[in-house]
Amino acid sequence: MTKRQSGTGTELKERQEVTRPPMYRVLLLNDDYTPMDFVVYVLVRYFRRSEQDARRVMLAVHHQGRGVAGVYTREIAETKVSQVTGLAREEGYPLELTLEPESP
Ligand code: TYC
Repeated sequence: MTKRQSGTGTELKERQEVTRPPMYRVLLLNDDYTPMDFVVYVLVRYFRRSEQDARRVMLAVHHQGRGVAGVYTREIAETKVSQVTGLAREEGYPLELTLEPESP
């Protein structure tokens, strides 16, 4: 919306309304005990990945030590970490996730 548009009730608004919130990567960390199928399940259920993409991300984490599960605003990212960590602990798995700011 620009200052020039009239009759919309927004004449006094300026361009700061298009700023975007800081984004955070949710990182999955590898470990030796969490089953591959559980990690795939988490990626599908909590990070809305397709089965095929979930499998690819899981294998990347398995081989490279860490990988991006998804990118969200801070509060949503923290909620995902907390929900998935909780589920993993309930199942007795040591799966760990961390947050990383997208732009430092
Ligand atoms: N390394 C685990 C295994 O061999 C699988 C795994 C993948 C665990 C990704 C955690 O974030 C992870 N069962």
